[in-house]
Amino acid sequence: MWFENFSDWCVSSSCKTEGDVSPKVYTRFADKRHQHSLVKPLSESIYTAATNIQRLEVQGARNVAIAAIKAMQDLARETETKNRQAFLSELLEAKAILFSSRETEPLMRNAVRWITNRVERSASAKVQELAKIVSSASQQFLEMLEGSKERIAEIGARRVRNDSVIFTHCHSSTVTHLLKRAKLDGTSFEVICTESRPVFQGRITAKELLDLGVKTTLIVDSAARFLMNSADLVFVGADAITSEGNVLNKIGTSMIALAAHEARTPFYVVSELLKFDPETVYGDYEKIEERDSDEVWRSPPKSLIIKNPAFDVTRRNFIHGIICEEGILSPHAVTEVMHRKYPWVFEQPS
Ligand code: RUB
Repeated sequence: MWFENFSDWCVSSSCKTEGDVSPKVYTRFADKRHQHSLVKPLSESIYTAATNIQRLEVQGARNVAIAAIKAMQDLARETETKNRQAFLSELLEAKAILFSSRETEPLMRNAVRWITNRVERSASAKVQELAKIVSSASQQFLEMLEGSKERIAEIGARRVRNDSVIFTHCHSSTVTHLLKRAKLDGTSFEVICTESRPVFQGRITAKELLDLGVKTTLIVDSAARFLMNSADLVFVGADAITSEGNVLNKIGTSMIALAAHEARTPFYVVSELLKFDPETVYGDYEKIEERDSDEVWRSPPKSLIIKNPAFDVTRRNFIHGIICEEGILSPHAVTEVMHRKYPWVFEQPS
């Protein structure tokens, strides 16, 4: 089904009105539409995925990347383009829309680039063949992600000792998978998790851990230092890893790292290496997404300034190790390992 414009699509999809979508995202998507003056829009899945990602209906870097990859697969299945050039333009438009859904998501960007680069490299003029390349490259990336998740869990679970207390922040599917693995290995441990204001992703973590039968304590974020004395280890996820080995994760992570440092509690980042952002090698700073203020206070007094950054940067000095598919790495070693394991990431960073 085709829509004349984004607002028609909005009305017929899960959004009730244009206003349901963040104005920032709406403008970005609508601008793209006008820029390419498309009569027929892209696969609806691209807009749905981008909106779900922006609204946190899909959250966590890994899930965001998976949603974007699946939307690219849908696009390849549904495309009605007739020639190579039109198909490539469609892919580029999808890429721009997905990239603009959340700024601090290099895993998603690496995944989408992996797919589009493979298509660009093919000399084929046939849309059907190019669409097949999108499907197979998407599948390969999903398999890489799955393999890394299992390997990380296997390695990280060995760090969980019997009767230990693990501290975590926000909701990282990579961390909870590691903890599941430790539990299946027969290790007994308990977890302290923060609620993770303003949108409480810590509750997702708490529910998942309770479902696994893990003794779980939820705390307000500001109790992190107080409770750090009771923890043996900190595990947090990552949204981005920079060329200097610094890590971006949910806002509050860097404070938790400082608290862990002061309490001498080992602080580990649990992450796929593909969250590495190649643009940081060339001098760019990883952008930190600023989210709507109504996540913090829906009806604040007029003239009140509200800041709502989604992520912060934890300096490598406070990170004991990055638990990744290549083992437990010093943050200093990340760029080198990336060059060895995923050289393609450096090929076309834009
Ligand atoms: C989630 C968050 C997670 C990382 C890692 O933030 O910061 O720790 O994304 O998650 P948000 P994963 O809820 O704003 O997306 O290990 O699942 O990739």
